[in-house]
Amino acid sequence: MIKKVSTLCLLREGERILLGYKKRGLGQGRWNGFGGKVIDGETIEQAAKRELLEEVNLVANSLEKFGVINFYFQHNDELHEVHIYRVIDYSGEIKESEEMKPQWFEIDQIPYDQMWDDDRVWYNYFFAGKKFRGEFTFKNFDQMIEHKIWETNDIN
Ligand code: 6OG
Repeated sequence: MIKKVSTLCLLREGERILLGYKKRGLGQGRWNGFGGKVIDGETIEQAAKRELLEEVNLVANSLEKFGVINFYFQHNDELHEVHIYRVIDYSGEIKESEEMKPQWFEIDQIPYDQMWDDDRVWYNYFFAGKKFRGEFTFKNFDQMIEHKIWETNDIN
């Protein structure tokens, strides 16, 4: 099994959330938070900050870790360990990149139909301010066949 570690940052301000429409790579054509693979030599938090800057031009001054999800893709035997952060404080101006087209959404208008299936499950924890771990299995990239999620502070 191949294991990959990556990051995902969500930026919430009051009753709205910033998502990006992914233009290329894994998750292309879906709305998601900002993030990507951790590179050798950087910490997971450094990777989260680097990806936020590359994808939407924001400098994260403060991040809070919210969860860790293991995504298992059956069809290619890959495990993606994704570390999820909330951006608490940032500077810079939101800007579209080659990878992401950013847009604010009201929390009751999140486009779940154009997102990964797991998001409907764990976003509830995020919005409730609960830290969590999860395990999700996909049959193909578009079919979630199993999931488990539980509240825990053990996310480091
Ligand atoms: P690159 O590998 O293209 O970044 N990611 C997922 N995000 C959600 N919400 N659900 C999933 O369900 C995901 N699988 C991967 C991690 C891929 C980005 O997509 C995230 C990274 O932020 C299966 O650099």
